[in-house]
Amino acid sequence: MTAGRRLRDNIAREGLAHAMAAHNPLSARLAERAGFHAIWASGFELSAAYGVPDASLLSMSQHLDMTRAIAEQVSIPVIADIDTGYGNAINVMHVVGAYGRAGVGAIVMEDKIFPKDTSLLAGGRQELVRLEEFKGKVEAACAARPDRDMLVIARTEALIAGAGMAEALQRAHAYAAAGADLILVHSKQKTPAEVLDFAARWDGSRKIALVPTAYPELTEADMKATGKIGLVIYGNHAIRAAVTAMQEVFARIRRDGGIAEADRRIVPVETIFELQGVPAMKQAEAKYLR
Ligand code: SPV
Ligand code: MG
Repeated sequence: MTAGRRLRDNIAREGLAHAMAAHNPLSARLAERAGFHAIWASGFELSAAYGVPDASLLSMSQHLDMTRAIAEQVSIPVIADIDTGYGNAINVMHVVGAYGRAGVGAIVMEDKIFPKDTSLLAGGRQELVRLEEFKGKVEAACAARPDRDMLVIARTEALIAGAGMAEALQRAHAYAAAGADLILVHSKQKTPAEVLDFAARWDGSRKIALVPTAYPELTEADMKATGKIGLVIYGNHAIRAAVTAMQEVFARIRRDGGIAEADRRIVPVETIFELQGVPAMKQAEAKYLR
């Protein structure tokens, strides 16, 4: 079954699919084992992992290489964050083909101008592309996907850009008409009121996707209850969890002048061996090394 088919089935069967962000195959594997339906190959997380702002600074190939490496190491679908599509509709065709061949089940493309700034940054540059231009990019993405199951998720940043609810709805309708399979509506409001208002006004012709970073109290049960939200993306919890854990352990080692106490607080090396697939390698050694 294709990755896109699996994601479509998750949404149809569960009502709501959940995706966890990852910035490398190891974090993706942990998300898979925790039970998430899908992996979000997040531009924000990968940018942070490289130590740079999420502002169109990484190249497409940097993100594509990591996304491919993730897709190779998990069996759940990968949803690729392709930002603004790295250019115009022609660039989008090239990009969507490449991500599709890398094995992703879905791409998310946002209606901002390249180079973009990250959405949740206070005072960030948030400029929308013309609606017609983005419709062309959505149509191009749909035409270029290497298999029909791959989902094209159109993301409107109208609320992030302060363009208002009417603009967000108009864009969502236009992107659905252009062939988008889901509409991601992003919001940086500290409560879910804005996205719930959007959901209430939305005609439901396509399921909505949310990234609830800014309004974390909205639960999956609340989302399901709307009957209109089909996908939740936890956008940055892998990198934030990693930073929390590293800060704590690094500080402990400096405080203690040694690793004895820190050692009790972190997984043993054997856990990493297992996550790396060492047991499978040992089996292959026994079988083939002669
Ligand atoms: C990402 O994780 O890269 C996203 C979500 O696009 S956000 O950072 O909230 O824009
Ligand atoms: Mg992103």
